[in-house]
Amino acid sequence: MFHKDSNKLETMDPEIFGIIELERARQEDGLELIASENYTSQAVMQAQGSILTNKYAEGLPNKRYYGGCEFVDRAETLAINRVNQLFNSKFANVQPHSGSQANMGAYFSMLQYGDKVLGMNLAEGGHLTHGSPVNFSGKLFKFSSYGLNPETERLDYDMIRETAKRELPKLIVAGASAYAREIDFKIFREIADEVGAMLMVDMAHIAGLVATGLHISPIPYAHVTTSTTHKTLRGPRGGIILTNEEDLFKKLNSNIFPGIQGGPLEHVIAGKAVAFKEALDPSFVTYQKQVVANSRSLASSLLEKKIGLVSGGTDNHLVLLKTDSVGLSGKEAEIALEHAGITCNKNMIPGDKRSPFVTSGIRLGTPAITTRGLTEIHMQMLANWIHLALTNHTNEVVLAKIKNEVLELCKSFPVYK
Ligand code: DSN
Repeated sequence: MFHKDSNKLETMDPEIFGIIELERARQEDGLELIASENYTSQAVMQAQGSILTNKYAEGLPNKRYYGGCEFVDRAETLAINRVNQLFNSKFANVQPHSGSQANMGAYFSMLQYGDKVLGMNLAEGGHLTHGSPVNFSGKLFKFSSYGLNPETERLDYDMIRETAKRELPKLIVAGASAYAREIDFKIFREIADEVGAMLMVDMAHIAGLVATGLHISPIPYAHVTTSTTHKTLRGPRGGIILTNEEDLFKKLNSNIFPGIQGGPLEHVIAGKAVAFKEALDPSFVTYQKQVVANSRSLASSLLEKKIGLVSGGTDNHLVLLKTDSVGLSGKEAEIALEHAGITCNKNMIPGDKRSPFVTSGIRLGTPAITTRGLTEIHMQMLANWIHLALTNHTNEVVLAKIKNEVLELCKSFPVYK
């Protein structure tokens, strides 16, 4: 028997219910500019919050270690087929609980402990799992890194080629968490072939753009592509791995389970299936085009206000703002914007002299505000608010006034009606 109130969170656990309601209000009433966040649909959350959470299903569809898997098999097969259709890939594993576990499964399928890998420097836009010494990737493998050209603040493929020739890695990792320009996966593959390395692409940030043809796809070039499902792709929190190579696919499957995970989260996998269906709909192309249009518009409005941007602009869903250009650290800027109802994260910028806890930049992304319906006209308002907040970063009266105006805009564009 359940506790008498177990079917109602509100009465069973008012504390957690209350916290969720506070978070709901926070998400509705502020502008969410964290580039890796988005608002997933009610349909995705309904699948993710379903009774599928009760089921153990170690293994793969139709090859499980438990009975009673006929229905989760169908859901997982739908997720696999839909994601392959979305990215034009041959094979997919939709079980990674996160992007980090997708990357771990991929590394374990292509590398032995201590092998050499070349990835993008975290301080210049890479990701923790691309070789940071505090992450499993940097502890288990010998990572070297490439960064940006200091002049252009963009990837410099000649420099990457030189580094690859010097380091002779077994694997090259392409993909970034804070890079506003298109990444040329074709050149990355050429470099990998030249030095006899494999290529892995972590497309977590740009997956929605890739799915809709707004960014070059890594699938034809990478031996393995990993992604999260909750950033521009707008699904539930989780990971995926894609490949066109059958032998690698077998290794990827066994490295995810039993290698690094136990029972797959079938409720999350069902949520992924729903998100992939949404992403296959033509309206998703319209959404992603607006994400990029908003990002470009925000970038040009900020530049008009003499605010510095890394690489001078953007090709994708994010903008890296140099807070030094308004005399602030990234930390001060993040706090000021938070007081003004705008959420973002401090971020290292190329050549940053400050620590990752302070930084000289902030990262701004448009996926979430585009989901709530904002367009270019609002980007001008947003740039004005950002400029005003950063140039009055300790003036609580100004920040509170902006927060009120932000709230008014948010009320006109509710996320979950
Ligand atoms: N934490 C994510 C991001 O913000 O980019 C990457 O995992």
